[in-house]
This record gives sequence, C-alpha cells and structure tokens, in this order.
Amino acid sequence: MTAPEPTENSTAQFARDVRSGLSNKDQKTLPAKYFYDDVGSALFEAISVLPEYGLTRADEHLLRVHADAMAARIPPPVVVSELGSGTGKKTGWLLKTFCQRRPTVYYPIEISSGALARCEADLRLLDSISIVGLQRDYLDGLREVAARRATAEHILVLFLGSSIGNFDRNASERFLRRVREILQPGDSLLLGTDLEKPASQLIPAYDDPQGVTAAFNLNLLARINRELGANFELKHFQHIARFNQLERRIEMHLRSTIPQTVSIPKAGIAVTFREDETIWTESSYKYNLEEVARMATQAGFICDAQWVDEEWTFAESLFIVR
Ligand code: AVI
Repeated sequence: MTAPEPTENSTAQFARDVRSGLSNKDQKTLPAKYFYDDVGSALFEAISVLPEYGLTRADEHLLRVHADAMAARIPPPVVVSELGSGTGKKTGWLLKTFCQRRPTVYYPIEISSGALARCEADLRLLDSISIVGLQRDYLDGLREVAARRATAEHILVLFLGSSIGNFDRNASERFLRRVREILQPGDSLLLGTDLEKPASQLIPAYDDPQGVTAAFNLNLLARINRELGANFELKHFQHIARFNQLERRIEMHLRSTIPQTVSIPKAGIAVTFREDETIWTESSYKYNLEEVARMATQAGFICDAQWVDEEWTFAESLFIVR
C-alpha cells in the first residue's frame, strides 16, 4: 500500500476526520485508513515480513499452493478485479493460472497512484495479461469493471489480506452486500480472512519486539504533524495492542503517557489528553470459518469453497453469486 500525494481536498477531508475523531468525549479515535501514507505503507511492508506477523505469509502461501484449485472452480471467460491491489506478489500466483488458460484482463482498484504503478510493474511480466488500473474507491471501481464486461464474461473479485478485518462486523456485511449488488449470477469473490487464534499469538503480531508495529501506529501522529501542522510529541505516546476477547478483535491504541495538550492548526483544534487516555486507531477482527460462510449467505452469495492455512490460521473463501 502506498499513499498518493495529499491534494487540497484530501487534506481537508483528513483534517475533518481528525477533528471529529479527536473530539469524541468518551473514546478518542483516528481512522485506520490514514496509516497508509508513504512512510506507513513502507512500515506495513516491513510488518508483513516480521516473524511474529504470519498473516501476509499465510495469505500468499494459500494463493500459491491452491491457485489451480481456486481457478478450476471458476469457469472461463473470467476478468479479475482486485480491491486494494497492494503488492502484486501474491495475486501473481492466481493470475498466472488464469493467464495460462487464456488471455486475462486484470483490473486492480486502488486509490493510490503509487500502489497502482507498483502493481502494474510487478505483474506486467506475466504472459497474456492486460492490466487496467482503476484509481477509484472500491465500489466505484467495481461498477466500472461491471460496465466494461463483455456478455458471457464472469467477474472474479479479490479482496485479500484480511483487509475486511479492519471494518467492524456490521460494516463488513454491508460492504459485502454492496459488492454483491454490483455482480451477476456466476460472478465470484475470493475473500481473505484472518481466523481466531490465541491472544498469546496475536499480541506479539501486533506489538512486535522490534517496534515496527509501534512505529506504524505512531506514524499516524507524525503524519498529522506533517500534513496538518500539529505538534504531537511522539515520545509522549505509547503503542498498545489489546485483544478484546468478547469482540474477537485486536485493538490498537496510542496511550498518552502524560497530561498534555496538542494543537492541530489545520484541523482548527487543540486537544487535551489525560495521562493514560488513549486514541483508538485500529480494529483487526478475527473470524471463524462458519461465520465467514454465514456472511456469504447473508450478502447473497454461497460459500463454494474454503482453503485454510494451518500454520497461521487464515482462510481464503470463494463466494459465488447465487
Ligand atoms: C491491513 N490489515 C489487514 C492489517 C491487520 O492485520 O489488520 C493492518 C495491520 N495493523 C497492524 N499490523 C498490521
């Protein structure tokens, strides 16, 4: 994931979201989507190769090992569209299989021009592929793919890496329903979800001893300093990762270690923190296989197949439109 240059509009939106999240009386929040500026995207890449964080490796391993079995369940002709293309490495395994069957069009949908360029560079070496990057938000991009499809073509949507885990459970169901509304019978969605596992495995994955995840979380405050002229002193905030057993999610917070006031000129606010008060920056929901299959049904798909990595429990689920 790589962020685009901030435009005047995106800076204004960032300022509004920061103002709204930090003005919450009960629990201050910041939206996780703002992690991914250039620094944050580079830190996420580093997280994805940490020994403690098995999620990205499991996702890629499943795609590599089961690409043929996955492709075999989807009759040609297929156009492949990916929501949030990230690095093309893991998608390459699946695309290679489709391209071996017949020439394939791949539409990565990504808000960031940098990530799109990177993905095109990673994947253009495959034989028989045409890559059409769409710099849109997910649903707008998918509508465009649907509008361009030829009769008889089926769309396979990829939503990998458990990105859905960063939506809350209701929002993820709503999102899947909206994806379904754009698709037609015979289309499909391959969804990557991180599965439940012991807190003793999850906590080091989100609070690694090398401090990479802490730097990723703190970069959100550094970004507010850079883009909104704020004066957060990073040394007075501490990264925290908690497992919420009831909600089955990891929560990342930034804890103010002293009482302090921070001014954020471009958001037009000064924010006061009590000692130990936190900003909730991310939730990462964990699933079980049955609830993923249920989500498929509730959104108007059937869950056709699931592949599970046993080393780092993670699932790829193939949803077909009924
Ligand atoms: C992108 N997303 C699925 C990651 C996750 O595990 O929730 C983001 C992340 N946050 C901390 N580490 C990785």
